[in-house]
Amino acid sequence: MKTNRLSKTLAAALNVQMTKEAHASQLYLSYAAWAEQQGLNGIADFLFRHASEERNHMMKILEYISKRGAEVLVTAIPAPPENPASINRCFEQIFTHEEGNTTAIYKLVKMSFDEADWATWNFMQWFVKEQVEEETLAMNLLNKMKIADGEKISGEALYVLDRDLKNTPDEIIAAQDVTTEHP
Ligand code: OFO
Repeated sequence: MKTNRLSKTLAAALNVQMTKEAHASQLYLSYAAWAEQQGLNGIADFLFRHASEERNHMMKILEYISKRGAEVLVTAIPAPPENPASINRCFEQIFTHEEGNTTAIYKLVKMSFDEADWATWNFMQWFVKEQVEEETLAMNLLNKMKIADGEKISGEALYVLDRDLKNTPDEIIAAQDVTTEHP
C-alpha cells in the first residue's frame, strides 16, 4: 500500500530546499568566523546564532518530508561563498542571499498550489512568514550601515554596531504576533 503523501516533484523540490537551508547555515557560519577574525565579536555572535536558525529551517523541512512518507535525501552541501571584502559587503550579500531564498520558497508555494497539495502549501506558509522576518533583518542591517556611511564606516561606528549586534535578537517579531508580554 502506498503511504507516500508527497508527489515525486514536490518531494524532490523539498529535498532541494532542505539542502538550500543547510547551505544558508554554512554561509552564515563562514561569515561569522570571518567577522570573528576581524575582531568583530558582536557581529560574529549574531551571525553564529543565525547559522543555527538556518539549520533549524533545514531540520523543519527534513521532518516534514519524512512525516509525509517521502524519502529524505541528505546530500553534499555546496561550499559557502568567499569571505566578503568588508562588513558592508557582508550585509549586502546576506540580503541578496535572503532575496534568493525567498524566490525559492515562493516557487515551492506555487508548486504546492498547482498540485492542490494543501498540506504542503500550509507548511510552506511558515517559511513565507519567516522570509519576511529574514529580509527585514537584513534590510535593518543595511540601513544601519547606510547611516554609518557604508564602506566608509568609521572605527568608532563599527565599534558601536558590533557592540549593539551582540545583544540584538536574530528574530524580528511580526507585527501581528506582538503581544503585551512579547512586545
Ligand atoms: Fe532559512 O531563511 Fe534565511 O536563508
